[in-house]
Amino acid sequence: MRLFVALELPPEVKDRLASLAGGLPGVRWVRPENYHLTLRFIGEVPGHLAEELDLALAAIRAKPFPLSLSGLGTFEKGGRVQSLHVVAERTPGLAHLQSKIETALQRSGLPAERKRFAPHVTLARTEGAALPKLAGFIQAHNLFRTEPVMVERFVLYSSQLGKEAAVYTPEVEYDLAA
Ligand code: 3AM
Repeated sequence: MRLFVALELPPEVKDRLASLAGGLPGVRWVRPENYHLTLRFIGEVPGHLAEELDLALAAIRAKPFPLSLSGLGTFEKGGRVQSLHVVAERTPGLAHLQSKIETALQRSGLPAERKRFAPHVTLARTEGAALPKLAGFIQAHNLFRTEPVMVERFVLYSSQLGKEAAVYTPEVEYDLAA
């Protein structure tokens, strides 16, 4: 199974994000049903390890926390802009949950994540976009903000890569409790 841990987003936030999509030739917009905030990409794991990871995630104790999205950004690789995202505020509640997840997964045998956690919601894959247009789009939407929403759970998703778009299926939900 190809797995990742993420936050789902409430419909009102997805609607706001979906309202940003459009007006950029050459980009592939993420489908609104696929919007999520990745806490940890796990990748392909055998079934027995998936069960261990599930147990470790289920043992995490963390409190609900507010989540706000604020501003736009891009990720680059090899001098190309790969994706466009909305930035999530790196609040103590979010950082705490992400660090607990990282620790739990490492204890269960996953290698450490080397990249620093940069919370975001991907809006589009942008390999085919013209850079000036992309820069203009980011400028035009730089004041994008969402009202804080309470995060009450996190989710283990499976991901099936498809030709057009990946299919993400919530496999297990883990509740946060005060
Ligand atoms: O949450 P976003 O959209 O930024 O790009 C994939 C997606 O990121 C990323 O995991 C999220 C859920 O699929 N992803 C895919 N392969 C990856 C890899 N090998 C990866 N992240 C890190 N390493």
